[in-house]
Amino acid sequence: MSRLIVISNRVNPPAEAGQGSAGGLAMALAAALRESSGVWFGWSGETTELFTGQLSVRRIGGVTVALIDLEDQDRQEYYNGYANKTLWPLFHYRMDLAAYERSFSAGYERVNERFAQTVLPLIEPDDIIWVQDYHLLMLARELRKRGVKNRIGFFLHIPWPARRVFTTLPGHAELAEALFHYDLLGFQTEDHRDAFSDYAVHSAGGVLHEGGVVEAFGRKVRIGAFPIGIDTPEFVAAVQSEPAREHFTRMRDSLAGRRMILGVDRLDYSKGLEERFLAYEQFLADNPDQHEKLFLLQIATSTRGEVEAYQDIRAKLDTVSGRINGEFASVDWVPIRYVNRAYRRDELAGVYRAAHIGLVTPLRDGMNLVAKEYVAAQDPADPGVLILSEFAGAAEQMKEALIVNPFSREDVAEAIKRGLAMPREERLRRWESLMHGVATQDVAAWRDSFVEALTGAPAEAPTLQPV
Ligand code: ADQ
Repeated sequence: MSRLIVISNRVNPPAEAGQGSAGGLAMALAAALRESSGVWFGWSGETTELFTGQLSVRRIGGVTVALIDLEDQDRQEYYNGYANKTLWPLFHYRMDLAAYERSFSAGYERVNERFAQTVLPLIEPDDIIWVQDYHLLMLARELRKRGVKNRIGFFLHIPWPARRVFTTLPGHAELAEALFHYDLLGFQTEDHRDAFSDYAVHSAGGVLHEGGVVEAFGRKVRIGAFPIGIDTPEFVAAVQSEPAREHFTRMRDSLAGRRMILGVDRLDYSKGLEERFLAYEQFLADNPDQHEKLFLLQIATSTRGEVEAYQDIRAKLDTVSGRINGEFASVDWVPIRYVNRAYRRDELAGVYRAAHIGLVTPLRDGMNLVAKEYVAAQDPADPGVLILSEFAGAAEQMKEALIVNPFSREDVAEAIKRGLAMPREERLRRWESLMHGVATQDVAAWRDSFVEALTGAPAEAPTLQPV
């Protein structure tokens, strides 16, 4: 078995094997790294005055972790800048929020070079290298420049946007060309995969060959859809845990016979939180008989607070939730409970189970794991209803959810009404089918299928013979 090297912006293996609070992705990668005696490489999150390239290697939860510090300028230009002010909004179709500054793209390139330079001494000839996400699109190119011939795969956790959107990025061709230095590109959905090949064929003069191989910029790369899942056995166990039961009981007691609609998200403009609040307002306006009989619990943890757009969305949500509560609340009923703190995974599992409706309405999302966690947390004898945006990657798999257009308040308001009225047999039928998918297409299956495809991919993709 080849040794696996995982490279991502941040590195977060669970401190203890089997610890439930780390999240499925970290657990799944850590397990594969342990098994192959691999290395997880990335940024420590710390900054120093001058970049030294000094590696700090340690063992965390049985995994070898290698970390580097970056400079503050790197944090500003690469992380806050190109990654989170340029690529994130653009890839989520928010061209209005995308900032294009040359210092950002220069910083991004510089940090990709720094990653390549620093990880180089760790790479042995038979290692398989797996790069994660939009922070490191250029990494394979930088590694190849330095003579690395190993198989290198890349997985994009966020959407790959439609061609016309991607081409608004200044320097898009250079960025796309860099991706052709990988052996395998993994996307969350067939739609994202097809958007990439559409760009390669129609904007870069490339060709799509049989078997999911795209040729452009004089190189070939394999592409595929590898929808990520959750650690389903771990999450199902978390639901049975004491903290989950406590939270479940506490929530159900506090409902006082009312029904709960639940949203759980990072506080991000891509998650459609304002639109969700407005759709719920529409529901309240259309259904006065439902007042005081239900409420919306929205848990939204703040992230990326250094980026202005995140400060703006936070302020906006405070205003909108406050306005709706002011308009509809009575002395003993608040229609929206809006909470900004983070929950432990086991506590969250209990909250999910207590909710009658899981409301997952991102405007764009690579996958959306909350939808899958909500399903995994349900009581098999009396499951809740999942309402899911058609623009979440998860919608490609979770067809038995109530699929909605999150841009339409009426659409979402109607789905809430339908979900609340849904008979138990229909809830059961839909949930069983959804749970089957969540159980079989879990994070271990995602990891294994990607690694298998990468291992099967021809070593060193560049400069292949013409077909
Ligand atoms: P995210 O945008 O972070 O991930 P998502 O897939 O929904 O989105 O994952 C969020 C995770 O954070 C879930 O596990 C959820 O339980 C947890 N979480 C959210 N709010 C929380 C809170 N208040 N307290 C505790 N936990 C909370 C990116 C992409 C997604 C893609 C994932 C994985 O944007 O589209 O699904 O990567 O590839």
